[in-house]
Amino acid sequence: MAQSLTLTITALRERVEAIFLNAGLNPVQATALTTVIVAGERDACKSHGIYRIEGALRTVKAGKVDPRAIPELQLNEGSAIVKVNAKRGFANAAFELGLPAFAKRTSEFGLAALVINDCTHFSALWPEVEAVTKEGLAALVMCPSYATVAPTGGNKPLLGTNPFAFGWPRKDAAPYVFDFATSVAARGEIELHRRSGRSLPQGWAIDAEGNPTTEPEAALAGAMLPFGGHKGSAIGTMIELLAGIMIGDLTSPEVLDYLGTTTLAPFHGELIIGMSPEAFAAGRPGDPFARAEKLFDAIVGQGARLPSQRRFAARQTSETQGIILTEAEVEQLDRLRELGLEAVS
Ligand code: NDP
Ligand code: PYC
Repeated sequence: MAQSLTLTITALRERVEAIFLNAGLNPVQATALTTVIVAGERDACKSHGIYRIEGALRTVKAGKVDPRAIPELQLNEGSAIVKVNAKRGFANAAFELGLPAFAKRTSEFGLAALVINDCTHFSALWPEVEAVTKEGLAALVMCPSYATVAPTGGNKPLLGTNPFAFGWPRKDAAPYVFDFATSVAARGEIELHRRSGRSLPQGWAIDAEGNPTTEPEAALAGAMLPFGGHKGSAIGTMIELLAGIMIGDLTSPEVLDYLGTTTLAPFHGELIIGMSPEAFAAGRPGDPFARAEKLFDAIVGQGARLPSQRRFAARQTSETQGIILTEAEVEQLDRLRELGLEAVS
């Protein structure tokens, strides 16, 4: 019987990567997936940590993602739009491939975009936002998902949980980063509530008849609600337009039609917009980075916390004390490593 275990980040990486390699992913895909999943556990973001491995493997087994894909960079000279075709692999490997050229163009032009097409995407967006801020750039990242959210005033799933993230680089501190679903909560949170037998908070979801529910099962069969009423509904719609229709990729209802289920990871595109604060502020008074620090100080000075502060604190704890996994989680990792795709239905 496996015991609960404290693992170093490196040790967890080795376990997760072994699962993906044993399941037939090539090293490009396995390494990129391992990086984001381990980052999720390390930063105490359980809804996008090791719990996502099973879904990724299910998607491989269903033939809806190519585990051996090699993403392809498409550069047009003089264009601020850098494209990567994920070749039906996971988005994470495509992002890693596109980042250097995208960062270079953003610095050159002051503003550039990285478009990822034909990818499977299940991860949190903050690893990508943080990678862009490391280049001294600000970033907006967004993607659709699959239809699970009713637009405000509606009663059936149509929009995705469509994550939206922003990052601002800081010279002597961790970047300012927020990253959230445009639904009240990520769907992963509903699934985690279901698994642990907890009710949902009021206002997260409606059942299949359109009535408010706090039952995870009923919510999964019904629809989630956008955050902030009509405001979240409009931002979720904007993401369908910009990161679905505008980049020639699938919208959330089209993703659900294509997959036929929400038990697999969604297949669509992703849009990353990079901005150089120095280029935008050129010729105007003040250093944008110093001015940003004043704003952050004022926020914290009121007793508020910056987004990602909890995550960065969790990261520090993991780096010094390791990552604690429950007995059930350790057993599941062992099972997935041993059985590979046989472990998932
Ligand atoms: P949360 O509501 O947990 O957090 C949203 C953001 O708000 C985080 O940056 C968080 O920082 C910050 N925050 C939370 N509380 C406070 C506070 N009191 N003061 C200041 N900031 C605060 O996120 P969601 O559940 O909506 O989303 C979780 C993840 O799911 C995201 O990473 C998202 O990318 C991912 N997701 C991915 C999808 C996909 O299709 N790939 C779809 C939907 C979601 P902190 O972390 O420090 O608490
Ligand atoms: O948690 O809402 C979610 C989600 C959907 C796809 C990946 N994550």
